[in-house]
Amino acid sequence: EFLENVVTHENFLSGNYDTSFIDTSPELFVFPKRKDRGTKMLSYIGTITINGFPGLDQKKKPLFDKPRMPKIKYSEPVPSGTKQILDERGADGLVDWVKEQKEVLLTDTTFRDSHQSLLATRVRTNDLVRIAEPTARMLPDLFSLEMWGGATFDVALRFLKEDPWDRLLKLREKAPNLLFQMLLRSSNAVGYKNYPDNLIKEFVDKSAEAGIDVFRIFDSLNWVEGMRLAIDSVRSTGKIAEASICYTGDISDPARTKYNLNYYKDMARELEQSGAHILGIKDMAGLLKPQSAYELVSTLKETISIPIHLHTHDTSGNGLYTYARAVEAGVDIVDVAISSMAGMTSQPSANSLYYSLEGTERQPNVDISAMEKLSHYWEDTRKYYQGFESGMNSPHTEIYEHEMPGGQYSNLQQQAKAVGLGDRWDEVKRMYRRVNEMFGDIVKVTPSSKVVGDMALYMVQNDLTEDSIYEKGDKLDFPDSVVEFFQGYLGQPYGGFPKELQQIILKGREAVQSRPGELLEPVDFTDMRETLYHKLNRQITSHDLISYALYPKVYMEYEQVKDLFGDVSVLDTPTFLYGMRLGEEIEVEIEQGKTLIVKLVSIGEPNLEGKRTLYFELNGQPREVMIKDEN
Ligand code: 3PY
Ligand code: ZN
Repeated sequence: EFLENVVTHENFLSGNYDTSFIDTSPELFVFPKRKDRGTKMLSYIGTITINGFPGLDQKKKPLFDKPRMPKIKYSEPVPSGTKQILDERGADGLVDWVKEQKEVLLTDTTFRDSHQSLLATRVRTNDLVRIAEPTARMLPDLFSLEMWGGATFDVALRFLKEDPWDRLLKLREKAPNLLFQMLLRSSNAVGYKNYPDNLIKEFVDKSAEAGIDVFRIFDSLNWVEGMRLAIDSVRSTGKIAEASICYTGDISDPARTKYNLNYYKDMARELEQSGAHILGIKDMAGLLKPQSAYELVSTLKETISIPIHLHTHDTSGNGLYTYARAVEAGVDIVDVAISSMAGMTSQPSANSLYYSLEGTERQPNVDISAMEKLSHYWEDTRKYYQGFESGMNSPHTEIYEHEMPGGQYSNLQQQAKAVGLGDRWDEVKRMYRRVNEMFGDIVKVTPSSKVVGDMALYMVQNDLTEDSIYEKGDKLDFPDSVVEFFQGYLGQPYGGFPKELQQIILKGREAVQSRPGELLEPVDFTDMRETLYHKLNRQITSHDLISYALYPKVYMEYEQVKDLFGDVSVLDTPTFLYGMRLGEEIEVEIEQGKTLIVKLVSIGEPNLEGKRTLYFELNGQPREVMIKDEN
């Protein structure tokens, strides 16, 4: 009752005082639970054991080896790193430090883009937290650890049923010495559409407070107008704004004049003037060829004075050569992944880059034996997620043709299968390129890449060509994402929209020229807190509030699952994805120092309603749960 009075007080609801302690003190909200946690957990394990995990074909739990862990002396202090430099010298001090280093600096993307691009973003907090402290202790010389943002936020809630903020807070605790880096889609935050300005600002503030140090900010159309708010918001937190150019086209191809060297020079200058601490070159599809990397980086080095951070994907197999040339041209930082999580649609291998630069003064200053040990951990852990592998197992140079981002490839392939186009995948890829041309050659990265993908699927599915779109477009119902794109809801593409096509697609609907975030009604956080409080009947943290504001439906579904099964993030990954084998015994640490021992004893035959009884032992006591067999 007392708590009810506090949270319904108008001061509390208006949020006009500092409530940040709420986010940092989760223990304030530990109340006795009505339903017992053990039963909820057994219901989850039972459900997965009987019906499998959504999206995984394999139902029978494979035997996995326990991931090899590096041996660490935990009693020794954690070596200091770039995080301490930022905390002591501030953002500008950190930038100066970067400029003083002669070695190329490394960002490790294993915790984010690498698994986003190889394993459909499915790596769980549990597997990240376990290796976070060894990583922090063994690789204190990293520039940063990319571990948040992009698709991780959505996937954590939607598929993994875990709280992305929890991941950030837990990792922060384990790696106090490394700069934490996230990918921020400007006005699209970590979503697929533009959000109101005050939500973007709140998201940046709270992310910085919870532990993000470097924000890689990009706009899916390279529209700098759409990036300013994010850059300003990050700057006002005292953290690092890494404003990024998305690399598209091919500067070495004289026929592709739209995105030429001058285009990138102008954009780099504009971003520097907008307050970027670091310039990111985000080569999201891996289109930057080695000689172009040399030309681009050396030209930008002459154009701007802030450090340059290069990101690529190794889809073509040319990633290391691209980095080697960029390093020669003076790039300051590059993105790599631990070797067993590198290559193909992921980033080039950190371990390989180390050896490839041997004998040069720019060889990265990292402990190669540490990277090999971390690679063993990831080699074993990756096996848990084998059902999410894209199936690409050799370099694909056709990336230079279709230009599909690393993170989109497996996704669109799944989407194609889902609409019955699995056997026409090559056609979809060719259509992706044709749609890009039809749209006027646009930057393709989340969410603009999704628009091109949706249109390509739509055209293949309905056997449409460019000509037929112009001929009978007025009778066609285009995908929502395509209509919204042509309405200007993702911002303005460079060179504008192709006018005739825009008219055909919009059918008289209005298109906006101004920044969509400006037109959107601000989020009323006070009102939303109250709504959510009544829906969930519990205290609402500002993290909950932001997750809900970004993804209302996904967030409520996540809450429902939590209500039904409790906190499933505590389960080990094989059990989370495959349930249990008959006779198997597992340990589950449900909170620090509190471990449950679970044994699956037997599974009954389905009753008349198709429900099976599963017999467990929970800490030695018999327990039963009934699960509907959906097979
Ligand atoms: C994302 O936005 O998630 C990306 O990784 C884009 O490349
Ligand atoms: Zn990427």
